[in-house]
Amino acid sequence: RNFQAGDGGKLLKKYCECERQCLEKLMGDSLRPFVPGYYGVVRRDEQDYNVMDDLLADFDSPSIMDCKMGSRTYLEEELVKARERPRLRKDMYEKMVAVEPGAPSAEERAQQAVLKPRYMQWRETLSSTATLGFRIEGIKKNYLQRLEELRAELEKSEFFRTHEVVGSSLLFVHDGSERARVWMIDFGKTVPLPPPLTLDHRTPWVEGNREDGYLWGLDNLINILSAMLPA
Ligand code: 4IP
Ligand code: MN
Repeated sequence: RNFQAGDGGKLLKKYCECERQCLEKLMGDSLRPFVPGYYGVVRRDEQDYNVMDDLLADFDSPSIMDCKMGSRTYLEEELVKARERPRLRKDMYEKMVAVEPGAPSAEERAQQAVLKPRYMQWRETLSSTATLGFRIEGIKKNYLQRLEELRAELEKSEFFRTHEVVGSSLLFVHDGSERARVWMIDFGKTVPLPPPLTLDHRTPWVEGNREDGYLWGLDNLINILSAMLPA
């Protein structure tokens, strides 16, 4: 299990070193109001967990939407690994044929397996990740103002400029009251860039430039939600 309930509105998420470092740095960044509060690491039954705010704790039967952001959902190092030490993924082959039986190539069919980047790229083109720079992994609703505030902060954030943000989601939460919030979550593949490299998060990705398409996706998401609202 990846999550456990903690005490006092806290959530325990299975430990990830990369995520710990991101959350620690984010506690001192201008993005802090947009991320769950972070409270360090605890160990339970031989397993470490990152402790963070349970974002749903203050809501009464909340509705949520999870948007995976960016035009790329795997790290560049996955490409390098797949080239140097190709690992055949039968599980990913199974997930692929369950959705699109014709998707595997003759070679992939023969080995009943695919490489991870191949699977991840297939998922990207199957969803709006490839065409819009985000995909909805959960349900929907609109949160336009909070998204515009977030974009303004992202454009100013030192953390954001200096990190490659891959596989991270925006979590949308609202309930029957006026409260509707958006948080950035999932930093397991958000990695610091070697200085002085920075990203604008809008330039298209080509291998080596580390761009992730995060702000390109957020622009598209804001534009789509704006178009859905009465003027
Ligand atoms: C999953 O595919 C997600 O892409 C995961 O990404 C990824 O984990 C998994 O790779 C992959 O199997 P589906 O969502 O189509 O099932 P995320 O964690 O961003 O949701 P990684 O390890 O890339 O984070 P494997 O290699 O963990 O199976
Ligand atoms: Mn992950």
